[in-house]
Amino acid sequence: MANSKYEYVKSFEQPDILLPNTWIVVRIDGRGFHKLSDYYAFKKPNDRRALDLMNAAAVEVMNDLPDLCIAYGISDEYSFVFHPSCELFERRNSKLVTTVVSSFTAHYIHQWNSYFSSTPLQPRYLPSFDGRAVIYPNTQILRDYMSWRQVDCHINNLYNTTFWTMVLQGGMNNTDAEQELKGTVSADKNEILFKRFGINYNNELEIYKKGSVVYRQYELQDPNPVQTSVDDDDGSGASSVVPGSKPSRSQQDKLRKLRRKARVVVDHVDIIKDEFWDRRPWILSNAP
Ligand code: DGT
Ligand code: MG
Ligand code: MG
Ligand code: MG
Ligand code: MG
Repeated sequence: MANSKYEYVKSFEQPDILLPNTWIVVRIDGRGFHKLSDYYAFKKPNDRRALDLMNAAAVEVMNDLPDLCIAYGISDEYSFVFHPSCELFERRNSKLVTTVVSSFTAHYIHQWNSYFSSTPLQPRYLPSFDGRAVIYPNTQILRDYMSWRQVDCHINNLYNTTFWTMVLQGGMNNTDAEQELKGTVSADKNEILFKRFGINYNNELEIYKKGSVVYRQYELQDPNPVQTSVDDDDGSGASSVVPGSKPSRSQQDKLRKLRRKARVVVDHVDIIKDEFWDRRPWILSNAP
């Protein structure tokens, strides 16, 4: 292409490459979903249709982007995790974030009718999402990030379940319920639910208590998987890339092919303890 006198404007574009050899988490979050959930009459405290739709969109994002290792969703948010060895879009921050957020939004809107058939989307009130990328320098901190989100899920769900039970079944007004719950700990909320309403919080659905984990399940788990590297610097069992070395292009292509073939599953399980990760070592090792 011929140079023009206008080409110099390109120099205004700033590089935004994310640090190499770090975990990348792209977290998306529904914009103004407090109002949107009222507008489309989401059930309180949890609307199964809304969560299933979030999960369906997340599965499609995982299918669109084989580089993703795992995703975790609660409420109107989803965290998508790229491995430290990921080289997608040369690790450009804005390309990664905008691709995830627009792919998610497209699928969310596309599948809306399958989950909310009686409440069609109104063009004047369309769902949209924001997104950001955060990098984490090692597997322990990535795991702590995931644990943080799952603890948040538990705390919010216990609060919301108790609050809405007091209001919807107990006939309290919002202000009184909020006042009574101020300063209470988990045990107090469990007791309110059990003593006043005969509800055992443990029997609530796992999807509400644990959130949703989305990952790849391989039909035939290869006992000797393709390794992108062999070191395990943080003792987590997960290999990260040898500093300065990148998986070759053919290695990356091979990984992508295997990943595309894998089945993406949605689970509602504990991801704080080691068991989930120990049983599925390929998630953190990036080696199907
Ligand atoms: P933002 O993210 O700053 O644009 O503002 P919001 O309004 O999206 O607030 P956020 O993301 O902190 O909280 C999520 C809101 O979405 C929260 O007000 C409750 C609502 N929401 C999410 N899932 C459900 C659901 O299943 N049922 C109901 N009723 N509401 C939900
Ligand atoms: Mg927010
Ligand atoms: Mg939101
Ligand atoms: Mg949110
Ligand atoms: Mg283009």
